[in-house]
Amino acid sequence: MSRIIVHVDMDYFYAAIEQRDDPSIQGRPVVICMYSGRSEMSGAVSTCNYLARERGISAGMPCAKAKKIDNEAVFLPVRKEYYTMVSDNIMNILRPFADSAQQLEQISVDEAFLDITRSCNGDFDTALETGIRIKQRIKSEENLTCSIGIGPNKLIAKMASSYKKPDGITVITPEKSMAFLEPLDVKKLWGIGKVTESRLAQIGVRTIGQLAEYDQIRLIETFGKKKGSWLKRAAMGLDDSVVRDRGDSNQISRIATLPENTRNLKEITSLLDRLADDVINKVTEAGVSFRQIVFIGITSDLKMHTRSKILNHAITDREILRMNAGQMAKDFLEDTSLELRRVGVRVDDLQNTAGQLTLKDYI
Ligand code: DGT
Ligand code: CA
Ligand code: CA
Repeated sequence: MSRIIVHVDMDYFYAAIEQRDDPSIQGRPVVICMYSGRSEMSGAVSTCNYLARERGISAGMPCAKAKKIDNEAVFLPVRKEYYTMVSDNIMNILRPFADSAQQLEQISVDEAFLDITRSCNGDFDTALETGIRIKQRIKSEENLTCSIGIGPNKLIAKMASSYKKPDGITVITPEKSMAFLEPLDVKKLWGIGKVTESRLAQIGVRTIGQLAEYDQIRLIETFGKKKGSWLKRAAMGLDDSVVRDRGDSNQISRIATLPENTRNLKEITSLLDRLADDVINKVTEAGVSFRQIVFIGITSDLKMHTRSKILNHAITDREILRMNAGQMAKDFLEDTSLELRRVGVRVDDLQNTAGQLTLKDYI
């Protein structure tokens, strides 16, 4: 039975979040800038939506150049901390679709692999249905779109997700893998950099199909044993690497939108309590404790605010988390006259559970 691997890649992630949150910028080119701080427009474009891409703006371009291309586009600064929390939400949506919690592998802020072999019984038609359900869940819960690739391994799944973008879904069965790869430029092979691409061009290899047919001994002579053999196998669509949770995140968070913008503490704490419960469930699953509690509030002007508290000991306690998040929300409301739109709870500074204390240790 073939493995079935899904790769999920969020569409124009940072720009999509900004335009989701602010309906007034929808339908306009949106450009997210990493400002260097030196002068008003110095810095580079982090990403932009597809409307901006159609006009010729692209990631990595100087912001000043993007501004010259389209002065009417919406330019916004990167809000990395917020995007990371939305990313955590997405990963929480994805995790139950994987065969086990450990078979979800996040590879960047907006991309993950899932192994769904068992739950689909190795059937690619069932996998397509799962892919469609994943897209629906992300759309209904986060109001964001993604592109999905499904294949017999990570390499094919990753390349399939970029085949149709945005909002695409592409299934490549083992039988179709070679036909899918053959015509593509070698630079599209996942893992190939600029240097390898130009060295391959020097030996006359431009497509993945040509690379797959190239003599392995000569590839090893040119690139060394490890890289040479990898190139040959990858070009043939072969990849045995497993999907596994890297587990290196040092925080767990949940963020959600209030039913309506509000300053009503009761409504706010009732949502915060639910988020705190979700966070504690994840904490328990991961077998960790935490030393820092963070409250996140996004006000009606879409600005994000955080309040945090460092504890004396690492804990795993639900009540302490709820109590502190609620208190921080209350304190925050005293500092602002605005209504809250979204709230979140995050625990930081995670440690292995040994040596934990619970509420009982405090009373
Ligand atoms: P896509 O996937 O082509 O629809 O568009 P994105 O924007 O999701 O592009 P992707 O997947 O390459 O990157 C995900 C996010 O990471 C993107 O929204 C912004 C950020 N990012 C990507 N490239 C850069 C970069 O060169 N600099 C900075 N600061 N951020 C970047
Ligand atoms: Ca993306
Ligand atoms: Ca990405």
